[in-house]
Amino acid sequence: MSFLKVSRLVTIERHIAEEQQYHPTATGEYSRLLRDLTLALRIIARDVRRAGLNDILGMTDSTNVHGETVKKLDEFANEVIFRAMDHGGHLCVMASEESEGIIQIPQEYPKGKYVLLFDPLDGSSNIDVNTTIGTIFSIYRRLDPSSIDDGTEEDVLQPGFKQVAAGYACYGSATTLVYTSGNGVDVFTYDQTIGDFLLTHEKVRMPHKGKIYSVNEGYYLRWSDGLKRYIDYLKENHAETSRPYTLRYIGTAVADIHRTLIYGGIFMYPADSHNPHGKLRLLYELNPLAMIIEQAGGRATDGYNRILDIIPTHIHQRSPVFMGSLGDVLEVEYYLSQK
Ligand code: AHM
Ligand code: MG
Repeated sequence: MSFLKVSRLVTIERHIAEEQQYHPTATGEYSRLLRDLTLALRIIARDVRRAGLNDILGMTDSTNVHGETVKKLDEFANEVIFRAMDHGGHLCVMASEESEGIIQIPQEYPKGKYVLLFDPLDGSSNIDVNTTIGTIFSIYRRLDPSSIDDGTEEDVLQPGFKQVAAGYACYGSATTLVYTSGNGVDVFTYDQTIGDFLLTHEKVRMPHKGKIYSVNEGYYLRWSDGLKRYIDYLKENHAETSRPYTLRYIGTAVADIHRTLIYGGIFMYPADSHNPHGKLRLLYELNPLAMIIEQAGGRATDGYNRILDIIPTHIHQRSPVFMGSLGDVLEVEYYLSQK
């Protein structure tokens, strides 16, 4: 019996090169973009592992554009991705959860045909307590492929269904890289002894229904009646439908989604009476995570509309979200539709 869930030993670089064979017009620009991005992820993974040693933990004095206190490691990760991606000639513009406006490519470097959006360190409130954090990324083509000028805010404000690729790195007990370019979801695990990501799960498929729900239930009293009824329903005793469900909530979207991807179930960050748009950001968190969940056979909505169909109007826009196993998300949508 083999303990490997794949039949071949394949690095992320090799995997992307193989995928490019199916695109005869590919110039290699995209492969080089991914190579630079995985370099940034390897550097962040290294520093996440050394965080306490580097005395890098702790608050900075500044707050980010959302009014939250920025941790040093967030700033570091933001900077690493920018420095890895600004000079390669693949990108025309970037945007990050930690930066107020769009991020232009410095004047001295050529502009390419892709757009990169990222959350450099998701779950940053978990940094100081040694709990899983992650990096999320999303790649689009620029709107005018023939342009060699700076990218614009319009290039950044594209709906999620236009993503060319999306992924996340999850810095947990191992570092995993979950990636899709619209041809299923593959999981790579970082081997620090060889400094590379190796394919460990090929074409992941989510269970149609799970047994786990994931939500910050501390806000229960602020929720709509429909949502309260759904959560109450999940807690009832009914063995045939695996109820009561188990509750798991890490408070890092990447980690909660990673578990949901592998085990099934539902992850929610709903609207509530204090936060009518929820908390999570459409461009840096929800679109890439939704693309991965859909590519694995799951569903991702704001309770009513598909996340990937939402037309963004602001780069830091938030949205409520319900994502995970198809059967579970359809069920919450039913409860939300009942007045
Ligand atoms: P961050 O990107 O600033 O770390 O914030 C996003 C995080 C998500 O990873 C997580 O799902 C959510 O915030 C948790 O929020 P809450 O503490 O309100 O449950
Ligand atoms: Mg985040």
